[in-house]
Amino acid sequence: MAEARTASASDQRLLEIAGEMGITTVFDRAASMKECPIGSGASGVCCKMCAMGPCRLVTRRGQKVVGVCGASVETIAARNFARMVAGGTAAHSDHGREVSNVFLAAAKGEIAGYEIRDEAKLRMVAGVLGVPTDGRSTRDIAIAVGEMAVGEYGKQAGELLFIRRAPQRRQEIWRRLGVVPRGIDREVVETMHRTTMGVDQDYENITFQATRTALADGWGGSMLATELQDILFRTPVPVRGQVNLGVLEEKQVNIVIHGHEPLLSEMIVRAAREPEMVALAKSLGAEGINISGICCTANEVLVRHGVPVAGNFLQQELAITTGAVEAMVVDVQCVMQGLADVAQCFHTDLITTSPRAKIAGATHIQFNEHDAISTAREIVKRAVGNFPKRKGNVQIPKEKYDLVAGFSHETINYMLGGSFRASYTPLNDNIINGRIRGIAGVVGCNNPRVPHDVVHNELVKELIANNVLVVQTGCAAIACAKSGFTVPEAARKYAGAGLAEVCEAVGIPPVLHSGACVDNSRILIACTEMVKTGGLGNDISDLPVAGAAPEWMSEKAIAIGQYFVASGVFTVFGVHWPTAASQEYTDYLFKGHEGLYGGKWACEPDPAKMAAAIIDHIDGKRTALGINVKKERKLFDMADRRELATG
Ligand code: BF8
Repeated sequence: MAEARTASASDQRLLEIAGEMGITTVFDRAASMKECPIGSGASGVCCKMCAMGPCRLVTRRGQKVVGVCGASVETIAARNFARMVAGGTAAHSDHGREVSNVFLAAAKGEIAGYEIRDEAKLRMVAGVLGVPTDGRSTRDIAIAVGEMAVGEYGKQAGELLFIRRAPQRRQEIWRRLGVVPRGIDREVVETMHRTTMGVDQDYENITFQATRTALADGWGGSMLATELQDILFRTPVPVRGQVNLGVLEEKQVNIVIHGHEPLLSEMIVRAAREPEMVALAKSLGAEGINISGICCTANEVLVRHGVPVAGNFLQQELAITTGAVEAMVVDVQCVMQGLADVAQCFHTDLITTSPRAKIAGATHIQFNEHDAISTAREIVKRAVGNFPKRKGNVQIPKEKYDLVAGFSHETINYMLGGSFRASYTPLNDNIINGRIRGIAGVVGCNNPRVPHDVVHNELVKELIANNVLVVQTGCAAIACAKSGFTVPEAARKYAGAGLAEVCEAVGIPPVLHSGACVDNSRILIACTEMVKTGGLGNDISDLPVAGAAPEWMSEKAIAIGQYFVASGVFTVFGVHWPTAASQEYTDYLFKGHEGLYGGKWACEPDPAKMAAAIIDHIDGKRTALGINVKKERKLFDMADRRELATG
């Protein structure tokens, strides 16, 4: 059942063990449940917005097919697409809201355990938000920032404040098209309204609102999550760590933290290091307490603490199958219900912690942010108490790999520019002189419809061999870390000569792990810094950059893709394309968007072809910039610099 479903031999062995134990995993379910060709867009679209349907619109050559209400294939494809954007935006932004609320409460001194750890970043964010800082205490600035952040969710009019971080020309495009988000919640609600039965039935108009919603994610909810987490928990700097299920420790209590919001997981990491907890573990026969992560929670605690990563999305059930996990602690997003059934076959406690995300059969210990460390201690104690209940069938893979993570845009600035002249100038110079051909953000999920991690790895290998610097987040970053691409030594081994030369000079890997999926907002800021630094055009759409989500599965990926496209980035997805049943609507996203935003979508499941499309796009941008000849440089004149400085 599981043959060739994963790049990893150790995962393959665990799948076989699961099979022998009668445990069903996501790989088995994907094999037994065929994709619905209507739902996947492969041969039609489905509308279930009302009880006159569901209407399955299977396009027949020469025959106009419409729903019972008369809705066209294009309208239905656009509605479904917009609702995916709304779902993804809601997820990232509800995460950002939780962080904003805790941030404000911490700033006011209303909750213990959280404090302002990165004052420089606080002042930078205050500057962007227009919060005065001169002569004010850290507390006052933090309260003002927190209030403005919380206000961004319920704002009814005006513009989201982080929009002003984008290049001036990008802001002008958004204003001209009427897609500047007003308030984060408002855009999600309006998209849900406009896509319900009998409202917006013009696919272009629906998609403008989808774009406004997506921008409310990338330049709103996700960006707020990233920036406020950095202030509370520290802006990441490069940190060494390890990845794969081999990070589980046979002789220690293993607590796997999984989900997305770092508010509780930060506290669990802290609680597990307390001497009383370690002593408790030792009193029960364990050598200590080992915390590791799955999915984006893993990335959050990796980039700030070097906490090992057990695995990415498709490894969550396999982690429990090792028999070595005392507790898997989950919060929100990308947590499979199937975990509950797998946990029942072992001594593992599956612990849900968010009132927004309970699972039948799991233990619920509600996270109380007003006494977060107590919640964390209760969870750690429970896990420790589970250690003696192990059933003796522990099968931890030996394989684990070194990685370096924590490449925030501030770090890239510092590492490439140096402490005395931190800037993006050296990066831009190396792109202009051709050592670095361009930059690709390779992000997103795993999907059992394609071999686990294989598409990520083949795409990234091809890109770095062709001197494309790769920046990663989410499960994509974990996939490539397992392949050894995220250590500095990978430059010599895998990168083309120009990219390797730059990486070795600076001491960075050719693939930069930048964090969790909300941290795609770091990539937006890095692109903006490249524009503002000069020499590579006047807008993000001029840059030789591209984005990809080769194994996407989540609505969140569609929201991310749409905000990258609307920010001017060519973005390629793998697996399959959800609007494929409507050629006209798909053309609008794949071609029509370029005329609107300078960015566009594409879908290409084959990693070699995906790499070729990205490299072609990058070369096209280099030609347009006049830098597609090694060493030839289009100088950025003072008039251009002055114009950008006003941006
Ligand atoms: O937000 S990459 S599978 S874990 S959705 Fe989920 Fe996809 Fe992983 Fe993080 Ni992002």
